[in-house]
Amino acid sequence: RLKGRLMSASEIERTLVRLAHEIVERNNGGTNLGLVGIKRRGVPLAQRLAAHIAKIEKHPVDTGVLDIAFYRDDLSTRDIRPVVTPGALGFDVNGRDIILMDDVLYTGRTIRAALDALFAHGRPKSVQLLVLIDRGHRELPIQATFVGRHIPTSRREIIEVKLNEIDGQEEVLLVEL
Ligand code: 3GP
Ligand code: 5GP
Ligand code: MG
Repeated sequence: RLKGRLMSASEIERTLVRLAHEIVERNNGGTNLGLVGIKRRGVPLAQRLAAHIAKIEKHPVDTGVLDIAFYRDDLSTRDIRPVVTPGALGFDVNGRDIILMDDVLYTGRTIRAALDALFAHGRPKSVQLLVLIDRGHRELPIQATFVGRHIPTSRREIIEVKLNEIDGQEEVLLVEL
């Protein structure tokens, strides 16, 4: 059941431009940055932010991809071993200032698993977290460095993030099961 529209396409775009400025401000122009998107919707977010930063600072920005499906700790308790695929991330993370990106931050378990997966690829100099939406309900001591919108939710609600690259439409909706 649709409860409301949280962001339009133009609001998403303005938020990403603002976040790009915050990232370069906090990272001295961002020449040592590498942006890593968590599949699936973190990936277009990383690509768009890299393009914004490249335009603002006039230097290219590396982007990479993490698929954390095999790293969720709720899966590993069922004894599924994480499969590390070296080189598959997209660039060398050693010594880099990494910005992990996901669409929605909820319990924090995906990010905990993503950090494991990231460090299996090397030793970043630092790791910062960016999410488009923080919906609350953390179960781990994890917080985002950069947040598009804080949306307090109930556990029965779901934030539907639709991005052109994946969904063919662009908006953020609040839905109740
Ligand atoms: P995404 O990462 O491509 O956005 O987690 C798998 C997918 O299910 C996610 O895709 C996410 O959008 C969607 N999803 C929607 N609601 C939830 C939720 O409450 N929990 C989880 N884990 N995923 C959700
Ligand atoms: P966590 O691991 O923090 O509980 O959940 C984060 C992951 O689950 C994100 O990758 C996100 O895609 C997904 N997720 C959790 N809640 C929601 C939600 O309400 N909407 C969307 N789109 N994804 C969610
Ligand atoms: Mg996600």
